[in-house]
Amino acid sequence: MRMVFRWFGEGNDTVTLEQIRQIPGVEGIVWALHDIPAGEEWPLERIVAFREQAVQAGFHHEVVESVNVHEDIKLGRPTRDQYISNYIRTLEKLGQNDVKVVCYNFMPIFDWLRTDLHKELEDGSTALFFEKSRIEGIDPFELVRRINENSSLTMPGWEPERLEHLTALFEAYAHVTEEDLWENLAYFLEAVIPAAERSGIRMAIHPDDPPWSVFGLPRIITSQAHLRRLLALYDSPANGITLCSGSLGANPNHDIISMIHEFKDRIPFAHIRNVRVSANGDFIETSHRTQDGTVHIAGIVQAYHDVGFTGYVRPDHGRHLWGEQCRPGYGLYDRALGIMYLWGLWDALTQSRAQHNNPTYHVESTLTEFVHPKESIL
Ligand code: DNO
Repeated sequence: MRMVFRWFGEGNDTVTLEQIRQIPGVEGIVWALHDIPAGEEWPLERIVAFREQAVQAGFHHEVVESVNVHEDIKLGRPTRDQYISNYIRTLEKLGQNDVKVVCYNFMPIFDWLRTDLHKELEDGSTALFFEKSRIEGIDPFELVRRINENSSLTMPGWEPERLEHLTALFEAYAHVTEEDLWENLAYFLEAVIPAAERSGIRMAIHPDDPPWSVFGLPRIITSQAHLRRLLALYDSPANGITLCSGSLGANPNHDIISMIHEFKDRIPFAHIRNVRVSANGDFIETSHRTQDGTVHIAGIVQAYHDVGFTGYVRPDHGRHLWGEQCRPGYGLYDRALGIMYLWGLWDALTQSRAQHNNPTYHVESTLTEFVHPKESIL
């Protein structure tokens, strides 16, 4: 697995590239031009500038999350062709600049959804929380307003400009069924996947979060069967999945380990995180450790190891720890702890497999050079 870390950009993140540099085994930054509205073409000079910034800090920039899909594409409106052309031109520029994976989602209007951004856990840390009984009673306008009030940084998926068109969008989606959404996704993929193939990019759809319909809006990337259907829409390695254990894990009936075995060749990007689902269907995000939630993270890492996974992996949402003031779900500390847990599992599996064949095997050191202390005490 190739470890990467999501970063929202200078002035748009409380974590710095220097801090990320000190987390063991992180090779790349997962990025996006968050200020470019969905549907617009990304300017080449901005892509080049980010690439240089990442490389200077010692990272690659091979994974983008996300190039967002304009609502007119999801709605199947006649204007979609223009937005699809813009999308393709963005992919071409990203491909020319060595981007290998583009994550996106096909959720109508809203991206991820929670009722609380800072719910307290037993240990005093806080985390994102979804209270099932409350969600349907919440006015979506109120939710967008509250989410933005609760964070000083713009939340991707919850940009205030979405509020402007919310009523019109809800009216438009009132006539869109799940089957319509499938058709509109197929139309999008027919146009975009050949362009991604030409550009050396693998598209990786993110599952819906949570994986069921909310506010009466259709949602389709919600289960193993639906992921299978998605892959069959366009049979190409460039039509892939961002397998997010947290999004799918919000439904405890999902067998993520079986998904890894079934879709192994079509998962260029994995999000690994844990959630704890209660009997009433509420869920809270927890530490990555298997025992802290209801998602079998150790089994998931083992499945990736078993299939010889060489794709990109990022730890996903973490708790807010030790008083850290950060973007909800995207602090430094818990994601860094998550990475060490994932590496711990991975290295132990590598060690035990290799030792099975060669009893003196040990995991190779990556230390290439000893850095001299600035001031010597001797
Ligand atoms: C939330 C993220 C999602 C994800 C998009 C991908 O934190 O996992 O917002 O980036 O759904 O397009």
